[in-house]
Amino acid sequence: MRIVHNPDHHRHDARHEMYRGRLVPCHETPDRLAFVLEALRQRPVGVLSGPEPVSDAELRAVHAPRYLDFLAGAWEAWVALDPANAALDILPSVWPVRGFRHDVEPLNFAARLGLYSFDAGSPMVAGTWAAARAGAACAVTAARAVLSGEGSALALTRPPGHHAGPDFFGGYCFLNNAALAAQTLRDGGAARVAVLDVDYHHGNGTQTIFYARDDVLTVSLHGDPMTEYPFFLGHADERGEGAGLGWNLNLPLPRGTSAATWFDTLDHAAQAVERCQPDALVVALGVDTFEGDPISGFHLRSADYLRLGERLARLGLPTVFTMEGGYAVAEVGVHVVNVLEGFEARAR
Ligand code: OKP
Ligand code: ZN
Repeated sequence: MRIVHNPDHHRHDARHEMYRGRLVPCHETPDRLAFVLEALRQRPVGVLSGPEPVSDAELRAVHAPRYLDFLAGAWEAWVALDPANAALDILPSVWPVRGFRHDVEPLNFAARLGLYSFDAGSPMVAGTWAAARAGAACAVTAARAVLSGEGSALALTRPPGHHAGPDFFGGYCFLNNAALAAQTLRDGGAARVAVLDVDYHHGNGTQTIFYARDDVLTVSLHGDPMTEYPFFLGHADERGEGAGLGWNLNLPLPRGTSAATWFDTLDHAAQAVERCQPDALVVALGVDTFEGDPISGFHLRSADYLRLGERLARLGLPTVFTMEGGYAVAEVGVHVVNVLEGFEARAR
C-alpha cells in the first residue's frame, strides 16, 4: 500500500470553532495525523511518500474556479481588512439562504465568506490554503499510484474533504479529496468509480459533486441527518438526479447504532458497490464511528476497524483511501492502521 503524507497539514492549525454560542477549541487538530504516523511507525503497513504537484485544471475538475480563487486569496483579504486580524481565525457569520442571490459574488469579504461556506465550525488560518492544496495533491497522487497498478493507496491528510462541495466549505473541509481522487481515477481511464463514505457524518460535499453523474456512484453510511451533522442532506430518499438517478445511496442510521447493525449496513453498501461494477473504489475513511469519539454516536470498537478493512478488501477493487474524521485523537492512529492492516491481510 502506498501512503501519501501531507507535509503541509500542520499549517492548518486553527484555534476555535463556534459551538452552542461560544468559541470552543477545534476538534480537527494537527496531532490527529501525528498519531497516525506514530501507529504507522509501529506497524509499517505501507510505503510513505510525499505528494506530487496538482494542477489548477485538476482542482477545477471538481471545484468552481471562483471558489478556488476565494480560498487562495482569503487570508490576504482577511488581513487587508485590519492588520490585527492576523492574530485571529477566519469564521463566517452571514449566509445567503433561500431566496438570496448566489450568482453575484459580493466585494465585502464577510459576505464572500458566507457565500462559500455552510457553517461557523470551519475556521481558516494563514496556512489553510497551503495545507488543503497539498492535501488535494496527496489525494490525486494516491489515485495516480493506483492507476499505475499500486493496488491501494492512502491520502494521509488533513483538513478532511468530504463535506466540501463544488463551491463551498464546511465541516472542517475545504477541498474534497475523495472527489478529487475519484475524478483522477476517471480521467486516468476508470470507466466507473464508486465512492464509499464510512465517516460518521454524511459526505454531503461528495454527494453534491457527483449527484447528476452516472460515472461515479456515491454511497454513504452515517448518522441520521434528522439529528446529526450536516443535518440538511443525507436522507435515504436522495438517490441522484437526471442521468445520476440511482447513482447515490444514503444509509442513515440512528445515533447509538451498534457495531453489529453498522456492519450489516456496510454489507448493503458493499453490495451496491458490487452491483455498479466499478473499476476502482474510493473510501472516505473517517474513524469517528468509534464508541469513544467525542462528537459522534456510533459504537464501533478498536478491533472493528480490522474487520472494516477486511470487508473493504473483499470488494477486490483498486482502492484509494482518503483520511476524513476521527476525533478521539489518541486512538485515531490505531484505528486507521487497523483498517489498512485488515485490508492488506485480505487483499494479499
Ligand atoms: C467533519 B467530518 C458537533 C459539531 C459538529 C461539525 C462536524 C464536522 C465533522 N456538535 N461540527 O465529517 O468528521
Ligand atoms: Zn465525520
